[in-house]
Amino acid sequence: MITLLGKASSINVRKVLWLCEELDLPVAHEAWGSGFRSTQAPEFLALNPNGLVPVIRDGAHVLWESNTICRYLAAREGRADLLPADPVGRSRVEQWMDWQATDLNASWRYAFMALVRQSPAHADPAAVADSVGAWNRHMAILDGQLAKSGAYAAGPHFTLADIVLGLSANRWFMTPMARPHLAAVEAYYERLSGRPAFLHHGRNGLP
Ligand SMILES: N[C@@H](CCC(=O)N[C@@H](CS)C(=O)NCC(=O)O)C(=O)O
Repeated sequence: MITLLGKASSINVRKVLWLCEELDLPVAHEAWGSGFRSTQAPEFLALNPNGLVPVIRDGAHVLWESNTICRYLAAREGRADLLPADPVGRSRVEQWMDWQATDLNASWRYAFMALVRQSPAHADPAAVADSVGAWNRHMAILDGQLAKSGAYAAGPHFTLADIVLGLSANRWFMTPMARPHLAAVEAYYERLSGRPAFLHHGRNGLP
């Protein structure tokens, strides 16, 4: 059985939990990360020298980086619906996954740390306003894509891109801040809410 190391409150761990439920894949889950077992423990650093969750262990295969883990598990289970085999379809999914992990995530970090985590190190109002603005601009890009596709991030079907972006949308809706009305993102959030695994691991009351 696959072992997943990482606390269930982490957005990156929740990607793996949501995907495992979609895949019907049993997982032995251990809570690691701040508030739980320390990722600075030597036995954790031996698995991931970055000291970050999630990490999975699949037999002798140890893997970190949440989006890579998602791609690995979908491929392992032969789920071409979630991660297409053809280069064009696959690149559409990967484009949105990489955008989530880089540009989108970079935009919200300061605002989230200030407004949700209430971190004293993120108390500069101008930096919060900049981050909120950048976050809303990135979500408007997603809104444009969803308006075009009419359904999901990479096209008409649910894919891995929607697992990572669905969690991002949940965080955007759950953070107490001014948000523009983005009709396609709102409809997407409701569409994803038809999936029990999203309700368990995404829209479950946690930002
Ligand atoms: N790029 C990494 C980022 C992982 C990451 O930032 N994890 C955070 C939780 S969301 C973490 O481990 N923080 C340290 C801790 O909780 O102890 C991924 O996507 O897996």
